[in-house]
Amino acid sequence: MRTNLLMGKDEPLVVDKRSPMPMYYQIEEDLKQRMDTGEFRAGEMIPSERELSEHYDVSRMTVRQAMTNMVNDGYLYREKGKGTFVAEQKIEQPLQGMTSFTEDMKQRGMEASSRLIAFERQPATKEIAGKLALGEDADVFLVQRIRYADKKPMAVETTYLPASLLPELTEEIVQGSLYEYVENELNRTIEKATQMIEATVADDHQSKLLDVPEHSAVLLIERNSVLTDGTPFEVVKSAYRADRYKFISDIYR
Ligand code: 16G
Repeated sequence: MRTNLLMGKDEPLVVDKRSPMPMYYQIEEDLKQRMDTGEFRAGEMIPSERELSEHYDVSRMTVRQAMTNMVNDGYLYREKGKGTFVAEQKIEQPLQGMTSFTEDMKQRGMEASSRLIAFERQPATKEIAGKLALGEDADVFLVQRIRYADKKPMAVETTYLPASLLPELTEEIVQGSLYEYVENELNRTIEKATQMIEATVADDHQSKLLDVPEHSAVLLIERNSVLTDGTPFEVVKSAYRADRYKFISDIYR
């Protein structure tokens, strides 16, 4: 059990009871700061509710509220009968460059891998045909993959690709990098994409694939990508674990 949270008598009180900020919020901020400075590291157990309530001089209910919020936000995780632990830092994904999952992981020194859940050639639905600018009756490949970083599930990606553009696509190809195949085997140039991000919760299927409890927070990302000649080449709907990922963008004024 850690004891360094319990500070000396002359340390200033962390929770200001007269502040308009709720006390649970102040506790969350204090604990997050301790994680940032490395005082609490990933995998370490944090002190018990009783110790924390004594330390912050608040009720156990207030501590519990802070803990629950931090578990829901992915900063902490609970293990039944053991305690509450510090979670891994989230992956920070820049929103500027149009990189592939394989490239993203490589840049971080992590190992990318995939598990193929579905690989089918089928007629495009109206929605997908519209997004891929395909005519009626056109076929698409539906590819569903779990994407792993260092063997941990990060996202479930459901990709729709025009069969006419990638007629020789195989299961083997999509076990690796799709972008590498498009660029190096098909010799096409990927230009840009429109990307949308929405918050939601994992449904039954997603939660099993992502190895999270049902209704955990996930970020739904849809990417519609085109080649330099303007041809749409993929529609990807991905569910990213919100406890493992955060998206960062630089903005200018
Ligand atoms: C990223 C893209 C996805 C693309 C995939 C290709 C997002 C939200 N998604 O995961 O649209 O299909 O990379 O990765 O960024 P690959 O080349 O490793 O198969």
